[in-house]
Amino acid sequence: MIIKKPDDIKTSEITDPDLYASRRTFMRTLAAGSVALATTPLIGIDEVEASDKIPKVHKSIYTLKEALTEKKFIYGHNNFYEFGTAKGDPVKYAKNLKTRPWTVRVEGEIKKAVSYDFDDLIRMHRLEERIYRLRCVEAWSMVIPWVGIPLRDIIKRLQPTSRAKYVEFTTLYDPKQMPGQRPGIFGGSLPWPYVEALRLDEAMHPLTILAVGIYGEFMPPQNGAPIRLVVPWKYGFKSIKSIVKIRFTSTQPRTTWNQAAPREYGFYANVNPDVAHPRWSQARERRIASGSWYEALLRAKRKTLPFNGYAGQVAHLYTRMDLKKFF
Ligand SMILES: Nc1nc2c(c(=O)[nH]1)N[C@H]1C(S)=C(S)[C@@H](COP(=O)(O)O)O[C@H]1N2
Ligand SMILES: [Mo]
Repeated sequence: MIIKKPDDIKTSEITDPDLYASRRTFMRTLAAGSVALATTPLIGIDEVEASDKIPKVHKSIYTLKEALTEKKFIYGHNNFYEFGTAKGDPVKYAKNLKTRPWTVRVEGEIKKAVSYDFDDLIRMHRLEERIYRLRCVEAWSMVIPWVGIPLRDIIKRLQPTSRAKYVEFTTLYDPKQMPGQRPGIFGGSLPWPYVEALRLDEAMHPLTILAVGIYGEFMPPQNGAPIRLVVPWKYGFKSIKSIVKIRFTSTQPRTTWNQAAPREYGFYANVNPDVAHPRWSQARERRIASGSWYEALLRAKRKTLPFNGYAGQVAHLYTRMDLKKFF
């Protein structure tokens, strides 16, 4: 096998359909509880689609009763700068992201550092389906049926020390797989790896989940496979994708977007119609839901709700803070 420098890998190789099919086959094998991976023949993508279902998902009380956004929008309109800065890039270039085996390292201010295999992490915890809004800084929103693990369930097992005040998350750094991380015209958009963080009380809030799927199926790569954060009352950029490390800290971590453009992206990033992004208002949003792309773009904007509609559940976390200063 010839190992190429990352810059020499062409787009046609990144989207190799055989690799894509083998990933899907692996998911199917996993769902069926079989380990006969090597002997499983490649089969058509359509054939495996339905059996990517995640087993044993519980309904949750933390869920919206709102019309769901269609799959084509959730899977085709993404922000995942590791795979390019255009909304249509991740679905094209993330296809072959290798998500098994996948290890999540947990360290810092906890009783004992631990590395979880992703599949073990799933087996150890209760998986729930939760319909949440996702509100992006670019003023669009979607309603997505996530499947995830309440983050508090994971944290409780880890026994944070009394010094733990924040939780930091880091995305995979792998320029070979992630063209956006390579220097040059396609990359160079952000300092890598992508890092995000929450205060410990935000991380422990029952609404905060580590999502592993959407629509009952394992997470598509462009949405942050195999495991990503979802914090429904914050702007989308807090919900970091493809996590490989979780670190408990005593001081506020440096986060990627805050570092790249501190005037535009605060550490808290709570959805707030009263605090404008320096280049546009955050008072209204466009719901991307159903119908054609054209219809989605023409649809009238709606009012953005404080804390993305979750004020009743989370406003108490910020009572003594000036949210215009800590945006
Ligand atoms: N690692 C990583 N995580 C990320 C991003 C990114 O570029 N890299 N983009 C964020 C932004 S800005 C948004 S709006 C959401 C989008 O999630 P979705 O594509 O699943 O809708 O992912 C967030 N998580
Ligand atoms: Mo975003």
